[in-house]
Amino acid sequence: MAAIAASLWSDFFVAISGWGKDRATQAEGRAVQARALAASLQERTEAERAAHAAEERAERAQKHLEEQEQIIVEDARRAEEARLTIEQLQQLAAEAGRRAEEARLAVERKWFEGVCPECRPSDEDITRMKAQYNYSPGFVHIAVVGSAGAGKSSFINAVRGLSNRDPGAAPAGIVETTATVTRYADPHQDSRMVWYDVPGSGTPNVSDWQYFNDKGLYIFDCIIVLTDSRVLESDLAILRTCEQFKNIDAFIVRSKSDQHVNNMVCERMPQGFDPSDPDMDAETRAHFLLTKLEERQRFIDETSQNVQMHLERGNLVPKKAYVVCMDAMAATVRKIRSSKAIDEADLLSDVRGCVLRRLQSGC
Ligand SMILES: Nc1nc2c(ncn2[C@@H]2O[C@H](COP(=O)(O)OP(=O)(O)OP(=O)(O)O)[C@@H](O)[C@H]2O)c(=O)[nH]1
Ligand SMILES: [Mg+2]
Repeated sequence: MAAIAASLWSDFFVAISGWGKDRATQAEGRAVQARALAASLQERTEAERAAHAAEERAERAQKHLEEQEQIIVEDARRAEEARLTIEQLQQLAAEAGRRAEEARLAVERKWFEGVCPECRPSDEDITRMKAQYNYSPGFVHIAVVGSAGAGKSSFINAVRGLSNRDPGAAPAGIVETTATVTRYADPHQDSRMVWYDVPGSGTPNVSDWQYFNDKGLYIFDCIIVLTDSRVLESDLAILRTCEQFKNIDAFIVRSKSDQHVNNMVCERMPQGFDPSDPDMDAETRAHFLLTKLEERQRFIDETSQNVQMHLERGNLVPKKAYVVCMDAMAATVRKIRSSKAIDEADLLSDVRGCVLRRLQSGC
């Protein structure tokens, strides 16, 4: 009985311990499953977190993109606005320019009303000649005219402070040198003067206005008529046409005064007299200097009388005749005193006054 009981107990214990092992194995299995589950849950959580973070980043990127797009749209809008404003301003400026040009042409037309119809230039002629001579608004355009060899190129060189041999000087000489109208800028700082060397006046059988029109002299603000020995009919013709055009300031200038005075002095001195003789005695020198002073004054008086007589005969308005020479003009421009100077300073001052007046009145 006891043995049976022991055996039963033993079987019971075996059974129990077997059952216990099974339970333990099962529990272990569940624990493994639970760990695997926990691991997979953690992975999923991390994946979800990562996915969430990625979503957030994508959202932020999208938002940033949208903001950038807005900025670009706004910039484009502003650029378009600016373009329209510039276009409007350009239109206004073009309109103002057109009106100014119309007003200027109207004034010019009025100026030309007094001019006889056959010599009145058309608007196209004026525009064409201005383009040809490089006419620049805001500058005063001064033409120097006169017969061949009157000293036009030398005069322009002198008023620009140059001698005929300086680089950039207009070619000058005893043979005819200037064949076409040539433009020379004034080298002085802030100068608003532009000089034009205009050859070819004095051609016979050309009517008063034909030379004037052919050369487009009507576009100039100021014309200096340079005469050498005598006042020619062609010089008077230019002055007459300037009077008709009304808007052109004209000056009459006698050139080469030094040469003329020297010739007059030599005519009065004994034959064979040489003014540059270094051995000249004191008495001859005194006589020479006195004669020079007298002849200089005679030349000034005779020039003035002669010019006034020609102006009067030609029914032209009386004008001062300026007496100059190139050396004294170049010296005056450089503010150097010259013993040869006569009217150079007066002429420069009057031309500058005329330039100032024209600039103040808008040319
Ligand atoms: N003594 C003296 N000679 C001058 C004076 N002006 C010009 N000459 C001389 O006169 C000659 C003619 O001068 P230009 O300046 O070439 O005369 P131009 O009117 O331009 O001549 P073209 O272009 O041929 O019509 C040159 O030999 C100059 O040296 C002056 O004031 N005094
Ligand atoms: Mg010349």
